[in-house]
Amino acid sequence: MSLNEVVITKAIIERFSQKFLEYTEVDTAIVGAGPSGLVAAYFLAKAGRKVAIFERKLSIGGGMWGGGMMFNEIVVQEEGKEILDMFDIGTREYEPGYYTADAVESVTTICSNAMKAGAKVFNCMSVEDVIIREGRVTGLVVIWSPVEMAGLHVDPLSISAKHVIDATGHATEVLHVIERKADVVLNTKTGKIMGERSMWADKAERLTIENTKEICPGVFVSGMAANAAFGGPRMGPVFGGMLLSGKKVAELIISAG
Ligand code: 48F
Repeated sequence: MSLNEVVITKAIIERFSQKFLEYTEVDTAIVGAGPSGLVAAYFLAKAGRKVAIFERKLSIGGGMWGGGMMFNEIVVQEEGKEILDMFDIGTREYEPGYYTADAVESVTTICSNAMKAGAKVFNCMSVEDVIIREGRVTGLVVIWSPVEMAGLHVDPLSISAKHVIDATGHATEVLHVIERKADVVLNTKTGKIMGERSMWADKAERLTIENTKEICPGVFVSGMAANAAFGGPRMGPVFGGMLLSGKKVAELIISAG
């Protein structure tokens, strides 16, 4: 059988359109395919929730993909290792309490498990706005990242979600939009994004989990975005807190109904 380029084209357009159409209404929309977003997607999808992840970049993995300074190894502590073990990701003890794992194996395996559980990833899509009704975020406004990068004047499309997770890392992008455009008070001491503090791995790892919570009606914050929102420090390439934050945010959303 000879291949026909137009059949290939139609297959891609039709299948992608069906997928995107199906995910215009989801239970949870996750912004950012970094470690916390991917782990959250896995646990939510496994619990039967309809989950879409919107990721600005072509690649998944956020800040985990490149390990520390592009040395593509990550470090996890005992509690974080339990999540890597659950996904059957290889780890090696470096010193007592410190384990290393291959950054690429970690990202690809977690993402693969999330997708096999039913989550869908929409890469190359940037979230540029939210939909708010009566003080509650009820959806996201998305645009192709290349449109955003080129500064083209093209209107975006919208999707609805019962819950949104801001898993955008240091940038805390969803919360910045909410703060800028809506009269919504965030669940922080100041009612606003408090901003991330300088590196302190030990404290930051603990706070990442503590700061993972619902920050305003309909929006949960996970991973580095949680610390940035609540004024916690950064932690660098130790990733246990990110993995555990992803698990915690999924559990919170599942128990929220
Ligand atoms: O930064 P990122 O990996 O988030 P995370 O899960 O993990 C943080 C760590 O990687 C690291 C760290 C821990 O040691 O401090 O930084 O909290 O992934 C965030 C993802 O969100 C995407 C971005 O491209 C990245 O892949 N992103 C950010 N803003 C948007 C977005 C947006 N507006 N729309 C879509 N994706």
